[in-house]
Amino acid sequence: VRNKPIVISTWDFGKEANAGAWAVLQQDGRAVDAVEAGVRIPEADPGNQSVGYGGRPDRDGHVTLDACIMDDKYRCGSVACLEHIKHPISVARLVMEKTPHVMLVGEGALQFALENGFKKEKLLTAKSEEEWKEWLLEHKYKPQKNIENRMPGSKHDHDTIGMVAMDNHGNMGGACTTSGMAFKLRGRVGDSPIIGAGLYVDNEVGCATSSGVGEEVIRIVGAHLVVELMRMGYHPEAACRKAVERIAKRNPAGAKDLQVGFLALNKHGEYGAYALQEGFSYAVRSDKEENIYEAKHLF
Ligand code: SD4
Repeated sequence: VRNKPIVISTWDFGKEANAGAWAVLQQDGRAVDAVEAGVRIPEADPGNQSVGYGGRPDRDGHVTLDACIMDDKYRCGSVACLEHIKHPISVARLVMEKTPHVMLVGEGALQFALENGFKKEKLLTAKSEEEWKEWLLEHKYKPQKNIENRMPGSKHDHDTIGMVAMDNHGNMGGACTTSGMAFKLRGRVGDSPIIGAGLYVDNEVGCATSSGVGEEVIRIVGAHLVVELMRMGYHPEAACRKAVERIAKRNPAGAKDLQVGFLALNKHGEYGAYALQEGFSYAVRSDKEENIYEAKHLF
């Protein structure tokens, strides 16, 4: 028997995001609609400084957003380095549905959003601006790889939201959205909008998403790797663990000091996660439960 519908997402605040997705799933809605609705919640929340409105800026003070979405028919859409738009996930969805392309970036992505009725907004909040200015003083414009692990008062190591779901019909969908690494170089794009790295959905097998230092995830094409491992028969947690081990193997010196977590769901509604370091949590919502779990970790 399949455990459906079900939605899972990264970090503790995934709980509120899941509630948005659950409202859609409960009404027999599609997984792709559920994950879009779900991740729009942290995108609009200025308290989440790694996603959408209120996200931490790049080293020049610009908030640049990355997001992607994938449905049950291998259709996908993505935007990267998009500025001034509060809900990049919905722009990614339109790229998927209204264009012959998968990915739009920067100015072109903004132009497309504006043409489609999205509003230009200021996304940099006073709090994120203040943190950026403090960072500038101390770090003199030199981007760091793992800054979010060290943000003072930060509850999580990172805050990107990756969400995957299976609906009542047994179809899957996923979404991932972020403002990327804090104080990154201008133009830097992480794993989150890269189909196969930050997110992958294969309706035959399952879906996976990631959070953490995106460069490490891109290097191993993480989410796709996790899905392929599930295809080979690995349980979602074991598949996530294998991917995390791959990162550690490819970059043994760096991996000890940075965070990456994977989260996966298979067609039976089984789920699991695994991270490099302690502290990667994820939220689950189904008919049977509404829980937050701590992922196991390698170090
Ligand atoms: C990135 N994976 O841009 C994202 C960062 C992240 O919480 O997860 N931040 O590399």
